[in-house]
Amino acid sequence: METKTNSQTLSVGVIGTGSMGTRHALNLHRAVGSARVAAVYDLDQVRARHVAGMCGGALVFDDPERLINDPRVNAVMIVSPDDTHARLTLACLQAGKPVLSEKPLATSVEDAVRLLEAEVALGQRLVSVGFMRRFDPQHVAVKTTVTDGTLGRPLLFKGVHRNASVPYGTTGETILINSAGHDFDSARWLLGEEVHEVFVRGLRSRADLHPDTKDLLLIEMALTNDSLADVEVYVNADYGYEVSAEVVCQHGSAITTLADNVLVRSEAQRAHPISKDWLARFQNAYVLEVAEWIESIQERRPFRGANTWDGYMTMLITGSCIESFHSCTVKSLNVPPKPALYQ
Ligand code: ISE
Repeated sequence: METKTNSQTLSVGVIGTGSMGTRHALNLHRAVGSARVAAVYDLDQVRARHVAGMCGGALVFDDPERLINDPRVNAVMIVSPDDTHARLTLACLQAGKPVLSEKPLATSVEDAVRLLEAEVALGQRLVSVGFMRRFDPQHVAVKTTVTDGTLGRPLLFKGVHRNASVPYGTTGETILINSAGHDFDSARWLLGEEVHEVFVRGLRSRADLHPDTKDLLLIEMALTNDSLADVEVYVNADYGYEVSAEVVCQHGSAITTLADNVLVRSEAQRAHPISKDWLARFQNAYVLEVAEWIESIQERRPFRGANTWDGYMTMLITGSCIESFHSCTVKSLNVPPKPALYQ
């Protein structure tokens, strides 16, 4: 049953209905009055039908490209596995439809270049990338503080990124592509500079992990305007999910505060609860992100979050980090000039 339809309502197709895709579909369905989930696709058709039902009876597709090209779909969210993002985003560009791709935009530098070139050739910004921290109120407060200039020039980004656990055998490359990409984006966004050099070192945190696993990574980056970044990504932290971002400036520093707003006093302790995963920690950010994306399409203006250039730069940094991780050497990036489309 359709719940919200009028001539202004944007019909969105959601590709991928795993936990993240379901969350995006429900956020769109429940929190964005001017759009509706019109279509869904998932390789698991039972799961797709279930989510379609929860979203008021969306159409269920058995092929993602058919969903993208269907005239009843105005815009697309890509929330399928990481290695499908680039191909499906390119299909959206070819169909001339706005697309919000979950991060990473691509899983290889070559694919990221292809997307950047395709969008530049089109001369129109259709691609948005789901770096949701840019909408998280705590991160936005740090950004606002740093950009208002009272703390002086930003010098150093310090990031902490901890997952409770990841599947056995998760590789350093996967951690760099799937998790650390957020921190690369945060460093660039909060410092307002581009990364030009990286160095990565890792360790295995416990003997019962796969022998080749390195699940705690330390990443150092040099950015333009003589600024630096240092990031810990630890994906088997066990106790919960936590992200923090600090920017050290010439006359002070700004750091994200506790996101879980309650202080609990119990059993002779004062404690703040910690989220179990990113879906809980960043729920507000996901809603703000999808609402802004819809508004940007309806107002025919660029999305205020990350664009193809940001997705491309993240993959360029990730590629150099993978090389550094394997060779244990410092890697320099070859950053091309930013195309006028993204200025
Ligand atoms: C996951 O895919 C996310 O996007 C989360 O935000 C991130 O913190 C986590 O490490 C990733 O695995």
